[in-house]
Amino acid sequence: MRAGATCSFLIPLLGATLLGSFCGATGSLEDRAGRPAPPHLVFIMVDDQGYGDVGYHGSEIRTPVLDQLAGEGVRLENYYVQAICSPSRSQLMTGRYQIHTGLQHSIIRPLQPLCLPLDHPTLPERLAEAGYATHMVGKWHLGFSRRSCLPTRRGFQSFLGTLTGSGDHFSYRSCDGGAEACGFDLHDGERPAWEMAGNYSTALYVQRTKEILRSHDPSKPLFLYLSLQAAHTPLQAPERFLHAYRGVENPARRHYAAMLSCLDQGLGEVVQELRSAGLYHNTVLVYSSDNGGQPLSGGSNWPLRGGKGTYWEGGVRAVGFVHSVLLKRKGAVSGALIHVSDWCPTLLGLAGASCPRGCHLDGHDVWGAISEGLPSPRTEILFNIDPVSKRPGAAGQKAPVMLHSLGAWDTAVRAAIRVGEWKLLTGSMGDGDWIPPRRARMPAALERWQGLEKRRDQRRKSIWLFNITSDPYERADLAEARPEVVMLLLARLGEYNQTAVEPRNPPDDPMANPQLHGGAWGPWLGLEGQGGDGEQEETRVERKVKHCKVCKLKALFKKVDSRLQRNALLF
Ligand SMILES: *[C@@H]1O[C@H](CO)[C@@H](O)[C@H](O)[C@H]1NC(C)=O
Ligand SMILES: *[C@@H]1O[C@H](CO)[C@@H](O)[C@H](O)[C@H]1NC(C)=O
Ligand SMILES: *[C@@H]1O[C@H](CO)[C@@H](O)[C@H](O)[C@H]1NC(C)=O
Ligand SMILES: [Ca+2]
Repeated sequence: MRAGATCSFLIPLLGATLLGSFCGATGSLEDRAGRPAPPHLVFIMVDDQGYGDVGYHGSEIRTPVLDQLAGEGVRLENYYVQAICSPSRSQLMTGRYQIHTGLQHSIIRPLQPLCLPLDHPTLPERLAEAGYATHMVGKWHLGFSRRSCLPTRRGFQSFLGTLTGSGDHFSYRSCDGGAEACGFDLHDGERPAWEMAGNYSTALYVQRTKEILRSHDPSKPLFLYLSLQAAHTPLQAPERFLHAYRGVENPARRHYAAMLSCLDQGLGEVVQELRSAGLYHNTVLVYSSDNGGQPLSGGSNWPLRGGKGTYWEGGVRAVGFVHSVLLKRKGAVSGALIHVSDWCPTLLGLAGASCPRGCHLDGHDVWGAISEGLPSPRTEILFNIDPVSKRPGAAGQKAPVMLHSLGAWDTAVRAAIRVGEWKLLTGSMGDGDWIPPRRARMPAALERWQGLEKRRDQRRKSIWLFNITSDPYERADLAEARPEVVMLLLARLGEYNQTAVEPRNPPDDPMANPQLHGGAWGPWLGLEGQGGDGEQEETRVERKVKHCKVCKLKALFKKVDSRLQRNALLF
């Protein structure tokens, strides 16, 4: 693993391109009626930070800045996100559940001709309409097959970051399908930022963020989306932070911890810059992880069950807090039920931007719950209904002994819902073990939880029911004891299912390969000479590709060609 760069954020900047991309047209938003100016909104998304990976949850990972910001603000302790990257980000950007955007299944992979659907207005688009300056720094992971999918076309006036999900933190090389297709992924606006390669992602993003804050006119409201790729794999951190964890024997945990400590220090600098730029007193800062930690990659959700990629609490119950002078209640811990889809309406509410007619959001405005401790308007969360993820081998079989097939609802389908205190899971749920941080010696009393899920799984269960309030660690399955509750929640899933759109999971498009586009990931459809840039065009192109064997062959030849070229380069 590489290191070397420091996390001291001394990267020279950039001024010209950045200033050039500011939209100066709307001018300042001085409120003529004398109402207080709308607050600046800073949303910090962190990648794969587990529930147990923050100082204030008792982690051995040191996060003094996060601890202080959360301690002075409102800690969200009944806060949920989605189990993986793209879904959480799609809900943050639109306030809509995945069943309403067609993104029910998995992440958006780089080779897929798929992006956040263009007919859903995004949070930055709406904030820009309300007069906000909108800037994004960091990981997008919401598709880029067409120019119209790029962050700069989805409401952000400037963008520095990556389009894919898990590139190298220093070289920005990113691959899909193992080493099937690889290319450079760091973009400034809409061009590859080759010259910035070599800078550690967290340092680079913090540096750009500070530059944005420094040059921002405080009289104009600002929306800044800082989306760090720390602490996602590849596990890489500057040497200095690794040194601080030299006592941690598990190398994955050591690197992961160093990544979070580096991030923690970087956010300290961001807050310092908010203060010196005169923005702090009128800023609402939201901090959120995008999904649970991955125990195989250094993360820990202990004492919650399961991890990233599952709908067990360890996959979806997230680290989150709000820090702001504007909070009516500070230093509080909130037990209000809050979900990542709530940020879109909540931030729009703070901005004084109303939801246009005909806009039905799945999120709720939860500001009153956070700031004043009012009851949360949210009483349930649909985590997902993923008809693509069927329990393997379930189709066409006779219904197994358990509650496997219940009339209208096919319990082989992967779904999860929370209604009040209850949580129901169906289908194939993935690893549901309780995994203590890998550094710690496991007390004997905890050993009995290890492997328990695997032992239980042999019973081929496909329905679980928990009272999360009394049993946040999901140890006591009540599905058999409370069949009437199971039926109630299944019926609720059925109601949601009636509003679902078809999942959109196009096959990989070999034409996306960066080797065909100068070595960098970027839009490959609807470019010049290929016709329009609309959705209809996409369908037409897809259909054409599907039914044109010659095209397929051509694409295959190109792919093989490029592989040969690449191999020639490498060996
Ligand atoms: C970091 O980025 C700057 C431009 O912002 C560039 O001059 C420098 O060479 C980059 N690389 C390293 C290793 O610092
Ligand atoms: C959800 O609705 C679709 C379309 O009506 C239906 O085909 C499917 O079986 C339903 N899903 C489940 C799990 O019942
Ligand atoms: C869930 O557990 C809590 C805490 O023990 C209890 O107060 C509540 O009644 C339970 N909920 C239901 C619906 O049984
Ligand atoms: Ca993630």
